Amino acid sequence: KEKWPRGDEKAWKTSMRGLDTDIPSITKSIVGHVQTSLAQQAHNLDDLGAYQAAALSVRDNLILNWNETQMHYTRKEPKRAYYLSLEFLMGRTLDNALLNLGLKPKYDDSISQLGFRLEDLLEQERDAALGNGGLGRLAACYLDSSASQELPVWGYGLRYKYGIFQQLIAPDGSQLEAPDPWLEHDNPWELPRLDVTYEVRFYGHSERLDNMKAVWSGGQEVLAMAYDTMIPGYETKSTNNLRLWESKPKRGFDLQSFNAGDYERAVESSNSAAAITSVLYPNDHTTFGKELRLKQQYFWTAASLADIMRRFKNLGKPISEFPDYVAIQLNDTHPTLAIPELMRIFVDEEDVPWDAAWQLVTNTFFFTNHTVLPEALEKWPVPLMQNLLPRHMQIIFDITEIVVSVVEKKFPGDRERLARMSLIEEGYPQNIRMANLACIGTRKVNGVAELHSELVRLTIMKDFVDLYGVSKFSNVTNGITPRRWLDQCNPRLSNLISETLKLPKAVFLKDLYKLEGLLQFADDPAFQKKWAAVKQSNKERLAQHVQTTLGLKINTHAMFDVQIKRLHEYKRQTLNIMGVIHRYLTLKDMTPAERKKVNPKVVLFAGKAAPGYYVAKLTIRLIVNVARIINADADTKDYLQLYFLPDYSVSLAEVLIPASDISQHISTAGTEASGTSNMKFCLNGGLLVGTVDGANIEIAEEVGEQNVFFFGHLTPAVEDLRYKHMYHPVPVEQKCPPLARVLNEVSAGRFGDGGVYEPLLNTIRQHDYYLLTEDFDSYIQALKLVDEAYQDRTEWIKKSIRTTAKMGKFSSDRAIQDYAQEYWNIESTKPE
Ligand code: F58
Repeated sequence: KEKWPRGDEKAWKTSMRGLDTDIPSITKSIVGHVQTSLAQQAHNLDDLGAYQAAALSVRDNLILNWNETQMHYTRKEPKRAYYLSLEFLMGRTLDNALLNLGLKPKYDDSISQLGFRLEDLLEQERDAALGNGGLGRLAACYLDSSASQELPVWGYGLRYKYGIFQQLIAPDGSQLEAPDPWLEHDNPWELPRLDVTYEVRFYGHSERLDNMKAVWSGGQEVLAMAYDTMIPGYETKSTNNLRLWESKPKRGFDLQSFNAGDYERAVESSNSAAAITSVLYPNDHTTFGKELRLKQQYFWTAASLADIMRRFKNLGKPISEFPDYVAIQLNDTHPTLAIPELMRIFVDEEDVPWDAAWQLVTNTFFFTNHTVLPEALEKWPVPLMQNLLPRHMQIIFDITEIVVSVVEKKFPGDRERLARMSLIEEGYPQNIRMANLACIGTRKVNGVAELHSELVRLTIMKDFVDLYGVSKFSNVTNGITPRRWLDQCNPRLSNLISETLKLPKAVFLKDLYKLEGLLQFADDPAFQKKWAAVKQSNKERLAQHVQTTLGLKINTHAMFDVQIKRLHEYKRQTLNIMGVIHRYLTLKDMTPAERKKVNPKVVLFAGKAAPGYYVAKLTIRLIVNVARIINADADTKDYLQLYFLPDYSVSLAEVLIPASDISQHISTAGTEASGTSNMKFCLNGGLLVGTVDGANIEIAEEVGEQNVFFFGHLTPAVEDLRYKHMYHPVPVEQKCPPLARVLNEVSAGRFGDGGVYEPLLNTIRQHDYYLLTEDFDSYIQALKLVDEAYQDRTEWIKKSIRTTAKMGKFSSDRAIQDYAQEYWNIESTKPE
């Protein structure tokens, strides 16, 4: 038995009870926070104050579980995994925490006793939007699944002062960006850790010593301070940690050691230390090579590794056992500097010989790739790295030597291969290829859906497959957490499922394969009716939301067709809007009697464009202006409505997804690594129209092709088609007359100043890199099949039920188990 550390054990223990969670105790706790934490009273408390008090009260529960879990890990010393991600797109926390703790009904009662409505309080919370899109949201789902399965996993990221920008729509329809000051009203979900700080060095010089060692000194030191966010598991006490770093100037740093030329920068940098974690970069799938971005990456990896190292050292184990206690997943190449940084720690600080250090490093790290788009592969100019991180530049050159020697050995004299595989890309300036470094420095490389992982092996990692063999390269298909993406966003549906399967929700929310039980009810008319009623009420909930936030009236009797994701040419929102215009023109050509037979449809778009992405922003502008014309057209407005909902976010997705009948996942084949919203829509009984791309393929494998509306060319055809477009272009008029008609209508100004859209239209008329002209006809054909299928409502509902029933594979619980077992070699463990 452990000795009690201090004071009177009894005094501690009698006061150390957990919190009471009966309704009167909850009420007491909320009121207590109103009075003390907020220093407010019943008569001046508004919804925001009530939300804050409720959140603080819930947080008390989380903290106790969190303390217990962390203490348990410390005592038990399990191998731990760390998920390094520059983005965690968490969304709101209160509802999720209440559901995971199983306290929602009680808080609901207590809050109404206090004269408020829980739903209103939930709406007060600002999204934690520290991510751009899929990659960041995936990280959030993985944290939920790790905690829910009692796995010792921590997340490490940055605490940006400003998250993804707020999107506004200007009067002319174009996107405007405003900052997202999400921390304005204090964030009840984080704990500042004044005692957890590290110094992170930039610039200076590195002097080589013997034995591949070096001393890095001078330059600028910045302080990293930890903020901890509790990640509660579902129906378990296990509560993991997301540690986010904030940058601060280190007071009194040594200006003396700067050389004369560096002095000015020293002053500048001291002012700018705080700038490192000021803002999330809003670029999606492009890299810009900005120094501040590289600073963010190093600042975060250095602080995280220092923290991981300190925890490892507390175990008192020999350094050779590092990979037995630590696994680190690199979420894309953004944290790749962790590889040279860990080498630096081992070699320079821990005196580990270079070769042994390399063994340890390559046994610790794992790398996930999220895209094969060439413009998204990170490269950093050598001169920039040299200046900012001189020691890391040396290490990267030394690792390059390793590459050269192994490639030389296996493929003697193959200079071209060597040039392709080198960490350094020749040119002016030279560039460092981060994906190559991430591959060489890790034990496993994975893609995020079967097709994508295959493309990783065949394209960007081909040479490395030849070198290491194929076993280093595998697949973990993405997943989503059914807690947030079923129970939380669609309580009516999870209630219906629970009632129908006669299972407590927890059973299928923890084992999503249990949804298969729904198959036996797919043909039951009574169940179909209930299923349809849930969808209808979710459509009304969305319509209500749009009415209150935008003042627009949506026709809830129409089919809801949704495309929500970052705006990008490869995702082809342009194809969708061209399809909408085509539908509009077709409707206009019809007689009133003919129109009456048409399936009424509401098309909804939402998504942000990177602020510097001109063509993507033009697409938004076109959508908004087409919507204005269509929605005002008395001939067609009963049959076709179009909306662009501004400022897409996780919480908006939670309202949109359950309301969708059909959603669009229409990337050019081979470009969307996985997609995860496709899984969310299907889980909520929405059907897909999509290309044979990413996880669409595996979804169709599960639900059956007859339940997915596929169209378009397949991946193997894409390269040839692009080649043809480049060297033997055919005018759109010839290639695809219906699309040409649409383009001409836009050009001619039918939706406002046509000239504005020329650069966008020209992307289609000229190279058509994303092959809209190739896929337009089959796209329109697929939408026609969608309309026909929707007319037979009973069949449609059956498809919808079968789709939900087959979503078991896409739980992030399955995905995280894949990582835990196949890669990290960690096990579940929980406090008693
Ligand atoms: C996305 N990538 C993929 N990147 O596009 C999507 O298919 C996949 O489902 C998802 O990852 C999860 O695996 C993505 O979201 C980014 O947002 C990066 C942000 C930083 C700059 C580069 C793009």
